[in-house]
Amino acid sequence: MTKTNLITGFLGSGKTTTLRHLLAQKPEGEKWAILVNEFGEIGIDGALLADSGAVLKEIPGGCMCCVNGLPMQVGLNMLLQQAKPDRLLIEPTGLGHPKQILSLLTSEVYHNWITLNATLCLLDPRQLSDQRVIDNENFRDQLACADVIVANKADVAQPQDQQALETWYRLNGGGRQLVIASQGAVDPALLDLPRLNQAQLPDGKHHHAHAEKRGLAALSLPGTQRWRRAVNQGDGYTSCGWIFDGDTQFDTAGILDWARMAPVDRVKGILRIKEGTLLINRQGNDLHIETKPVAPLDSRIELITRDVAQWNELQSLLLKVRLSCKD
Ligand SMILES: Nc1nc2c(ncn2[C@@H]2O[C@H](COP(=O)(O)OP(=O)(O)OP(=O)(O)O)[C@@H](O)[C@H]2O)c(=O)[nH]1
Ligand SMILES: [Mg+2]
Repeated sequence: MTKTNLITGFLGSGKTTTLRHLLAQKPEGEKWAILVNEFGEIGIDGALLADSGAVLKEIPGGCMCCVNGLPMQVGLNMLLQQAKPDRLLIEPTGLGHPKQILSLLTSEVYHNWITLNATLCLLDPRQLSDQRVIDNENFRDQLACADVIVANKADVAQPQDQQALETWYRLNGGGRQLVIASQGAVDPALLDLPRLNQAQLPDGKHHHAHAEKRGLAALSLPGTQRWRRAVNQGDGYTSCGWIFDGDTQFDTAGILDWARMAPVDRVKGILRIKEGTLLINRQGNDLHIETKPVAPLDSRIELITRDVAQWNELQSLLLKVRLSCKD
């Protein structure tokens, strides 16, 4: 039996950061697996988790509950049967609805494979003051389905955010454990808590309009193509991602300016620069960057927005901050 947890939370709340923290504490000799599903077509969270010592399976392009959950089921079955992990942590998209995933994981098929433990839901308390976020059905349902609420980003929470969190918890906490954290630094013992909350959520009302062609195909660049872009849409959000071949390098200052200025809610990227790898992770105005000496095999960058974005204009600017390119 694989001990399994869902790590949910709205866009940019700190799910991947929490996974990285938990993986860093994996006991030696245990085999852990990660299933990560992103809204965008160009998988980036997988790259952020790649050297974490866990078996990794990515399902980019939409949310697991869509397309009848099939890509999710295939990915999950492969992980369980081939890797036979002691523990499995699942990060669904921040724009997804957890109910369908929970019903899949609790279905008969997985009874002999999975012990479903507590669902941890990451919450950036600042999001409680963003009307468009609190009106979002997925945001509310993720919190309703959680067994443990992790109020992350305590380091940047202002007194009004703490107040908003207290009010929210008083009205919605329902006796569930509330953990305050920074950088997703939670106690791994939380993973062994049982799943208690069986919130009955309404079905349906969850219709995505994804592009026809999506999924794993977006991960590769066919033939001699230098780059390609992929767009995804659903639940009022749009993502646009680009993947560049291994010969393309970016000007560090140029790409950072581009990522900072893009008028979108979310930017995630893993890019080849002269010095190696540049990791970019922006939520709203918070920009987090990291560099690593070893260059990635290709470059990927993804933008997500709930407003209309001028993808072609952003793309022209992005193409200009490449260092070496022949096209
Ligand atoms: N200041 C601060 N930043 C944080 C904290 N935790 C995460 N971040 C930053 O918040 C951004 C989003 O973090 P992620 O872990 O990628 O969030 P996520 O929930 O996985 O995002 P999606 O998968 O896109 O929904 C990154 O820039 C992180 O560095 C925290 O406790 N404090
Ligand atoms: Mg993530």
